[in-house]
Amino acid sequence: RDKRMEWWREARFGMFIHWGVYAVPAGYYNGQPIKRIGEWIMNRGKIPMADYQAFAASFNPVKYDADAWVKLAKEAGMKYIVITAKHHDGFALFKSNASKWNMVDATPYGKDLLKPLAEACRKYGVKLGFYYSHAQDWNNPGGAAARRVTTEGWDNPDSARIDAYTAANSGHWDPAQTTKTMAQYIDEVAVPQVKELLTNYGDVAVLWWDTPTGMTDEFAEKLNATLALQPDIITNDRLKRPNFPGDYKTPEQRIPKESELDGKDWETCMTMNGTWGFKKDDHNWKSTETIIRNLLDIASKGGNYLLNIGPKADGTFPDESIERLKQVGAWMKVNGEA
Ligand code: JFZ
Repeated sequence: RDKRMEWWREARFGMFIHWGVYAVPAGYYNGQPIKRIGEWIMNRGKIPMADYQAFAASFNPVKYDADAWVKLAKEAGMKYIVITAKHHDGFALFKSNASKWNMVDATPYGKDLLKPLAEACRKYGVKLGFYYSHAQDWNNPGGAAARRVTTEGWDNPDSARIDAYTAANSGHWDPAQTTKTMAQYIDEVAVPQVKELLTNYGDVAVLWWDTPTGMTDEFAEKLNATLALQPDIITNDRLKRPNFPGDYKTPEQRIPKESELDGKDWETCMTMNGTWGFKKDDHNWKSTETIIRNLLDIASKGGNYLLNIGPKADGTFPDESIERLKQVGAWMKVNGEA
């Protein structure tokens, strides 16, 4: 167990990547700005499945250059990358035989996005991890849908203001979402897709689960069992609480105080602006100084910093993110340890 954690305990700094179909609307639906985090636009805007899936016709990231992404991460001092193989919208960035709602079958680009990333990670010696939204899935029938939506915590009163249909249908807003049971979704989509991820991309360093909405211990056990495909893999603590604690904790958008540390491994994930998935109107960028201070604060307390990038639909990082990564890299050159 500890042996598997060795590289991660020394890593300190990683890149989170939230990329998917939501980068196409980039915060807008029917000409209206939709509040809060970009990757939740389908839920926040209560966008019907058919409308949302139409965005995939414009997801054509011809400027995607995985080599350049990984090089930038490496030069910024990042030791690992965790990318959203599938977020809550259920869209797979990879070729999947378990659902047509994937990059190869549903977009004009027609190519697996994870393959070149895995190759570039091998080339530069950067570890690769996959974020997989195992419970929530708004486009594969049977997937769960959380009712509350917020970046500030699940109890924000604003997040609880939902429409009557959603309230009566376990968080769903389109009847097409509930034509199958969650058990079917777990067996037919989630488990097969995680197996694909753990089989087709070489070494996978991390499986980053998220939001255990509707999970049972039985579902969690099925997903957990797939990890045997990668003997050295480590996982976070979001598969299902409390019986699947994983290898490390994941405080979100915050750095724990000294007094909160309990000896368990932890990783703070954080956005560079206010959203994980790209939103064209979000200009609330943290300064490079803030980012470096956060990294130092986290490293000095023994944690890891997973800093997010929300790539655009054309396959490029936002300029502001590139600029900050380069500045962190320049600082590392002078102050970092190799
Ligand atoms: C989740 C996702 O819903 C979100 O889109 C993003 O991917 C983020 C990294 O993870 O959001 C969460 C998850 C957990 C909490 C808050 C937001 N939490 O524990 O307070």
